[in-house]
Amino acid sequence: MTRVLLVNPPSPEQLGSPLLGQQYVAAALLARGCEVRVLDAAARYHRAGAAEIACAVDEFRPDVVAFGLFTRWVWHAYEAARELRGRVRWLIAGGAHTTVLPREALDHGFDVAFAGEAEQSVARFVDFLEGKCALESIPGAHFRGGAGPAAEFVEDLDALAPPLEAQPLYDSRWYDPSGRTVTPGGILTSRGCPARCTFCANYVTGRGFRYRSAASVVNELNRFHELTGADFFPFWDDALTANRPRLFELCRAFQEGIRFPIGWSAITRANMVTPELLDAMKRAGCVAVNFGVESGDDAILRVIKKGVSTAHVVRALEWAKERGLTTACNFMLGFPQETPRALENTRRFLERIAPLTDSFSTLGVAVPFPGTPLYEDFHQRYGFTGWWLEARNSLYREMPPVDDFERYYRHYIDDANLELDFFRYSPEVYAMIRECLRYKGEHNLRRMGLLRDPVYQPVPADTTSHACRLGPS
Ligand code: B12
Ligand code: SF4
Repeated sequence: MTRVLLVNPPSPEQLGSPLLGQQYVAAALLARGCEVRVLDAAARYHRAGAAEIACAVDEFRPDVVAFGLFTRWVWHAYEAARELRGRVRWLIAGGAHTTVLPREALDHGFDVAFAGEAEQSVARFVDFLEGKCALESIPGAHFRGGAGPAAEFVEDLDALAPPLEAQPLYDSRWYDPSGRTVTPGGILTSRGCPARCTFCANYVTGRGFRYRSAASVVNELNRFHELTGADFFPFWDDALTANRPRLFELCRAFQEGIRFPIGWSAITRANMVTPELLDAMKRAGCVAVNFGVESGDDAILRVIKKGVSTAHVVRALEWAKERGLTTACNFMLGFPQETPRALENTRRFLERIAPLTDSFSTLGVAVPFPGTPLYEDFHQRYGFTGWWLEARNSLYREMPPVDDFERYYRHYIDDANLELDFFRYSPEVYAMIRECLRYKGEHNLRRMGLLRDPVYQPVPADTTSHACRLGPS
């Protein structure tokens, strides 16, 4: 039996749940008959470094050690991989970063790098290990001296082994020290998003929208609840509401087939909802919707090809609020085309929608991920080619405890990505980004009851001070 150790490599981020993509891979390997163990070195209560991973390898003695790679923290992953050289026969990689730069993973010591959705290709890799196929026949596989055919998108999502099968590989104490709650990695009812935002790095699931049957989703949710008691599920679909008839059908199936009081959250775009759709989602258990808004300036929204206008956003938030749905709005700040005036429009827009939304996703300074137009069009001009390979770009500040309010406040509104200064911001742009971050952070802290109202005092846009002004608590 092939033994596989799946590693979510160390990262400064503290994850509160297993990674769903890794769970899909783990479930596929279990279904292929492998003995699988998982080490989530980035779990909030189970941090592990290279030495602990090496120790786990020595103890389990797997045939394959498999890392999932994200660009933001890939430096840490490559460091950990270095420690494993000579300890395992096959060191393989996959995930969002590997999909765009498979050769880079090979250059950092991995034997095989898988691009794209990997459920089918890892099962084929086990076939290869058992002598049943050639490595070069596996779609998406890259190795020194060759590659298989291009990665294939999974067309029949219902045929995949459900990630729930992998849940027992994750110790619930890694995410909840009491170990009492089992946190699902999330649910995907569909994959792919037809939009083409210039900053978006979803090359794994791609632009083609594919979706599961309603019966398969209902079955997964009921089984998850029966086995673990979980009753709230984040839906991580890129564009849950992209196909309205199928979402109406899914919502109807939830009402008829879900056997427990379910709550779920969704991510979508403001131009992809209607009042009727939000009604149906609410009836089916949706409690929260996260909208990718990105900017409050319509010209910037056009430049980044968001395909959404500020009017769409206001309308969608009003509809959601009327229906009692909780909303969060995601903004991205500091695109290279942004002027102080565009950012001022965003700040005003934040003020405009503050009464309509429950929270703004915190932080959000634009990061140019490889493969995106935001990276490819600008890395030479601004000199950030291959930024993820430098240790200083992989730093992340841990959230301080809330009772240390000043540090907590600063963490909340100081985005470490702003210090990376990818697009060499002018002092005016820098100051305006800070203002937007501060406005968003204070809105959230106020909603959490941690700031007195009103606290927001705009700083003049021409300020050159980078100092953070702490609001009254
Ligand atoms: C949900 C989500 C999160 C959640 C994850 C919660 C959870 N429990 O899973 C949270 C909030 C934690 C998160 C965090 C981050 N995310 Co995120 N996230 C997503 C999102 C929306 C869905 C992820 C998902 O489930 N995808 C569906 C599955 C099927 O795809 P997948 O995860 O890529 O996994 C497949 C393949 O990659 C591959 N694979 C995955 N792991 C492995 C391992 C091996 C060994 C192999 C062989 C293959 C393999 O097979 C999987 C199955 O097909 C994606 C967008 C997207 N469409 O993927 C962004 C996305 C993955 N996130 C992204 C980013 C940038 C981040 C953050 C860096 C954000 C930040 N802090 O700045 C962090 C980094 C995470 C970390 N490890 O530290 C980017 C990644 C870009 C990149 N090149 O790295 C994406 C693509 C968003 C985007 N549109 O740009 N994220
Ligand atoms: S709407 Fe979201 S998932 Fe779709 S391309 Fe834009 S950022 Fe990516």
